Parts: sequence; C-alpha cells; structure tokens
Amino acid sequence: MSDVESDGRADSEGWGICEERLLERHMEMARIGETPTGGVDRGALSNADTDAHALVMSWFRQSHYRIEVDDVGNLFIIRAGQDPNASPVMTGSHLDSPPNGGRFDGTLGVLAGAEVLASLDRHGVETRRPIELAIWMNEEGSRFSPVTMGSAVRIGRLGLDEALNSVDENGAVFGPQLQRYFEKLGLAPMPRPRLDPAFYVELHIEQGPILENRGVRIGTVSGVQGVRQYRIDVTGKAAHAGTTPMDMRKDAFVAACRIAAGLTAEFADDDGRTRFTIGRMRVLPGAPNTVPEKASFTVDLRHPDPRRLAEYDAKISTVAAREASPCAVAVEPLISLEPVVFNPGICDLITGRARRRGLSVETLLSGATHDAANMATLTKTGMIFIPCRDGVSHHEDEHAKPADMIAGANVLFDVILALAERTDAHAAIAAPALI
Ligand code: HGY
Ligand code: MN
Ligand code: MN
Repeated sequence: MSDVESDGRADSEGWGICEERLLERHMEMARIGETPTGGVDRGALSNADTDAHALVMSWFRQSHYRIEVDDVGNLFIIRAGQDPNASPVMTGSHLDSPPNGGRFDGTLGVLAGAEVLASLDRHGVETRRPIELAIWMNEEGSRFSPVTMGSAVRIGRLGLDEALNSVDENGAVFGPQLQRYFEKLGLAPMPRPRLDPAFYVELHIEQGPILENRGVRIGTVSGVQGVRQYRIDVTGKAAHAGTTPMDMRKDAFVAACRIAAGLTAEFADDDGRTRFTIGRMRVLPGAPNTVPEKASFTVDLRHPDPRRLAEYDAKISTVAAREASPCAVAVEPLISLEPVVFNPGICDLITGRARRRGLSVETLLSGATHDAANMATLTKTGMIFIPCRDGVSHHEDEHAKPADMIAGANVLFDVILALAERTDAHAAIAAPALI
C-alpha cells in the first residue's frame, strides 16, 4: 500500500488519459441498450450491441487508424506504428452484456482502450509497434453459446462454423445475424490469420468484492480460474396433467429438479473455491396442463485447480444418470476453459506503473473469465482490475467509481506505452527491454 494514496489521475504534466472524455463516452455508451433501472441489455449482435460497436468506430475516422472486422464479428481499431511489420500491442474487451447487465463489464476495457489511443494522439506520441484495440464479439455467451466466442474463434480454439451455427433461445442463428451486423456497420469481414500480437493487456472491473474490501485501487491479475459449462437435456413424455396418474408419468421437469438438487449437493461441500451455478432452465412444451416432455438447463462450474475441473466431468454424468430415471438424460459440454496464468513480466509492469502513479495495488486471481484468458494462450498477456461496488456484476446495480475508472485507464495508458516502445522525438529514453 503506497504511503500517499494518489487519485491515479494524470500526473503533473497531464500525462495520461483525458478524464472528461472517458467519463462522457461512458455515459454515452451506457445509453445504448439501457434498461429502465440503470443497466444495459446488449445481447451479442442485437441492435444495441451493433450500435455500440458503431459508436466506437465513429471515434476513429482519422487516417492513421485502420478499422477491420473479422469473420466472426471481432472489431479491430488499429493505430499505425513506425514499424508496420512489428507485432502489435493489443488491448480490448467486449460491449455485449448479459440480460439486464451492468454498464461497466467489458465496456470499461473498450472505452479505456479507446481513450488510450486518443490520448496517445493528443500527446503526439509515436510508437514502434502498432497498437490494436479489439472489441471481441460475444464475450458473454448469454445469447449465443459459448462464452468468449469471438476470441475463441480467433485463437483457433472454436471452429468458425460452430460459432456461425450457434442458435439463441428464440431460434435466431448467429451467422445470419452476423451478416446484418456487417451490413449495419458497412464493413466487409476480413478473414484474419491467427493473431500475432506481441502483448495483450485488458482493463476490467473485478466483478468481485476483494479489491473494495481491502481498500485497494488497482488489481494486477495473476490469472483466470478454469470454467466448465454444460447443457443438461432431460427427456420424458408429454401427458395430460389431469388424467395421467403420478406413477405413470415421465415428467422431465421433476427429473431435472432431482438432477439439479443432486449436483447442488455434490458441489456444495467442496473446498470453498468451487463456483456452481444453474443459470437457465427451459421446460417444454411449457403448457400448464401438460406434463413436461423436455427440461434443459445449464451448469456453470469454476475452479482454479485443473485437477478438480477434470473430476467435474465424471461427477456431472454420474449424478445425472443416477437421478434421471424414468426419463432419459444427455449431458452436453458447452465449453471447457483451463485455468490460465498471466505473464509475470506484464504483471510486474502493471504493478510497477500503478505504484508509480501512487496507487495501492495487489495481485489477485480472476473469478470471471475474459477474452484475455484466450489471448494468454497466444501471447504475453495481463489484466488490470479496478474495484466495483459490493463486488456486484451481471446486475443493473453494477458500479465503479469514476476515480477508479480514471486510475485504471491511466495505468493501462502507461503499460501500453511501455510495451509499444515510444519513438517520437519526445521519447525520453530508448525502449526498455521489458519482458
Ligand atoms: O462468464 C464470465 O465469467 C464472463 O463474465 N463472461
Ligand atoms: Mn466481461
Ligand atoms: Mn460478464
């Protein structure tokens, strides 16, 4: 904890981001897809999600920027470097949200990245490396599964066709929705070879209570815990609610509830680090006077230890088979993300730059997953966290203090500048061999 807690604002020469612009743009972005009680609802490829992407594009019409969209909808804002062949420094996050989500999750990282680019322009900074802002398509996976879809396709972990064929709850297919998105943005998709960034750094709210409880301004993220998501499909037999005796039914909903209760019990007594959530349940045909024929629900499981995660697959199937009778059950894995450790050199750089601005900073693991977890399989990657009120996220009450948004964006500015290697005349020193 630094002895003098700075406010993380621009230092004496105004070096860093433009606070007013960051906060104004945040308010502007929050109006896109806003909900009546202060949240946002921006499902991937919805009109609101598309409008949000278009708004960011509108800020970068200057000639030294290139704007590209790839074949799964990831949007890239590319600031030219002195060496066009140098691998870029990438930053980014996402603009899509869960239903009735918050105004900060993902959005903060995109706006801060945009602010870093604009502030480098304002300071007349030139860099050897290009700098790319990535707005990842469908990070949430709320509307179209899986979570972190856009970056997963880009790193080669998810097939493009699998993404394009993803279907939402209303039967809308990702591919045709993506075409509408391209048309609305007026962009033709550019199939991109595997990305080759030299570094990737993402700013995000913590989405948990640790930093706020400790009174710490900046989090250096050591890594991301692993994620398993499944869909469990239970199949029974539709029957008349009035005439069918209870012992003659194959009630898919009752069986699903037994499986859900069995899984909850199975993971409740764990080591205190397991996170188990059933977030969605669908019952068909959904008529009050018909015994349910189908019940499908999702399971989201998280843990920092890969060995525990490996055990979960077997546990899920065992409990499902045990509780499903007399119905049939199928367990469909949706995504499997191993725990990720971020680059120690980038972590040290984040901590050092936060301290240099007089900000208290601590290291912590991320409970939520992020596109950075995918990027860490590709390049030297790190994340910067700021606190969020009561640790609340994926809820309309999600909130971060403007001073913390500014502090986080300034640390991102410093880290990107260090990694991109300043070359303009004002550069005080040659590019340090950082990592
Ligand atoms: O699911 C997650 O952890 C992220 O918020 N999409
Ligand atoms: Mn997020
Ligand atoms: Mn999220």
